[in-house]
Parts: sequence; C-alpha cells; structure tokens
Amino acid sequence: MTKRIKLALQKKGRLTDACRQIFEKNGLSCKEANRQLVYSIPEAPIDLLFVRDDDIPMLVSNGVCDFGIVGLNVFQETKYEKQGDFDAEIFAPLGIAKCRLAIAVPENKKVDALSDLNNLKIATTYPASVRNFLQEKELNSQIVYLSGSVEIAPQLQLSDVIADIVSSGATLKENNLKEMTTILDSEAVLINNKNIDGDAKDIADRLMASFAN
Ligand code: PRT
Ligand code: ZN
Repeated sequence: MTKRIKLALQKKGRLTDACRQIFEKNGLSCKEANRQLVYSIPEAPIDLLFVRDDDIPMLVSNGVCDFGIVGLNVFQETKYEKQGDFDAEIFAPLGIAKCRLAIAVPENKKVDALSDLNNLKIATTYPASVRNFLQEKELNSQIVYLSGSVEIAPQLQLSDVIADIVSSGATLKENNLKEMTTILDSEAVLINNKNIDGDAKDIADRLMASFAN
C-alpha cells in the first residue's frame, strides 16, 4: 500500500475557503469534503481531516495527524501553552490569511510607550502569547482571558486594553480602539509532527511545490 499522509484543515472559517482554493487550483478535489470529517483526496496520497482550528496544533503534536494548516497565531499560542510538551513544528509558511496579534487601546486613552502597559488589564483570547510578550518586555500587566468579542472588553470595563487579531483594522475602529503595538505577524502555516518519516516529508514537499505554481 502506498503511503498516505493525514492533513488537518479548519472545518469552517477563514482558513477553509483559502485552503480549498489552493487545493482545487492544483487539481486536488475537495468539493466532496463538505459533509465529511475525513476526506481522501483521490488524486493525491492525502487524507484531509476537518476540525476546529484550535485543535489542529495538538492533533499534529500528538500524531493523530501528520500535518495541519493553521494560523501562526494559533500555533504559537498552543506552543507557549504546552511549553516543552509539544511535538509540532512549522514546515512552511503559506502566505495566506495574513493578520497580526496586536495590542489595541481606547482612542481616548494615553498608552504610547510599552511601559504605559504596566499595571493595566489586557483582555485577550491569546493568554499564553501575551504572557510570553509581557515576560520578554518585562511588563507586569494583568491578563484577562475572554473566548471571544475581546474588542468590547474596555467598554464593559473588563480591561483597559486588548490584544486581538487585526486584519484591516475596521473592527478596532468600530469599537473606538487604536493599534498600539504588534505582538506577532501571522499567516497560515503548514505544520508537521516532529516524528514524521521521509516519505511523509516527500508528499508534503510535492504538495508545497504544486502550491508554488
Ligand atoms: O471555529 P474555529 O475555531 O475553527 O474558527 P475561529 O473562529 O477560531 O477562527 P477564524 O475562522 O475566525 O480565523 C481563523 C484564522 O484566520 C485565525 O486564527 C487567523 O490566523 C486568521 N485570520 C486572518 C483572522 C483574521 N484574518 C481576522 N480578521 N482571524 C480573525 N480575524 C478577526 C479578529 O479576531 C477580529 O474580530 O477579524 C476581526 C478583525 O478583522 P479586521 O479586518 O476588522 O481588522
Ligand atoms: Zn478557533
């Protein structure tokens, strides 16, 4: 039997269409994949597994999948959260779904220098990445974890500032927030389990080569 790889993709969200488009453009059909959790691409030795994006780094780390496509922001967050206990690494950046994890502050609030963040509350869905940033910059801000709608936290007095994903900046503007500093520049990345064999790497190399065309 010829070797096949398992590749985790986001089931429904911002990465889903972008990934489908790259696959379809390269003659790898995914149309039937909609209703299935697992879909075997007939034209290539690749089985797709459709899951929540947050689960992708761990599914790859624990070897359930050999590869995954996920935002660098989600990959880094899981890596910081799991610290040593994490066996996934970046295979290649994909140049799609570009965004950044940034700190944003209310327009009427004077927070200019990084040191102004000291003693402030930062609401975020990315606590491990923010904690790592605060440690690197030797800041003692407090982290307030929220699973969504982070941009309304200052209005609700849950926090002073936020750390969230920004793309066009329209959401910040709508909520009277301004970007202050970038924690991470992100894009979708292909990640792999650290223990994959040479055959699996060859399949991923061929996939990446086809993407480059
Ligand atoms: O359901 P599941 O857990 O799988 O999906 P999700 O809702 O967690 O993720 P999803 O589909 O929203 O995003 C998937 C990935 O797309 C993210 O992890 C990022 O890597 C990438 N990405 C690119 C973005 C954005 N652009 C983006 N703009 N992720 C989120 N946003 C949100 C952001 O959170 C904020 O609410 O869009 C808003 C800001 O956008 P602008 O354009 O107004 O600045
Ligand atoms: Zn998610």
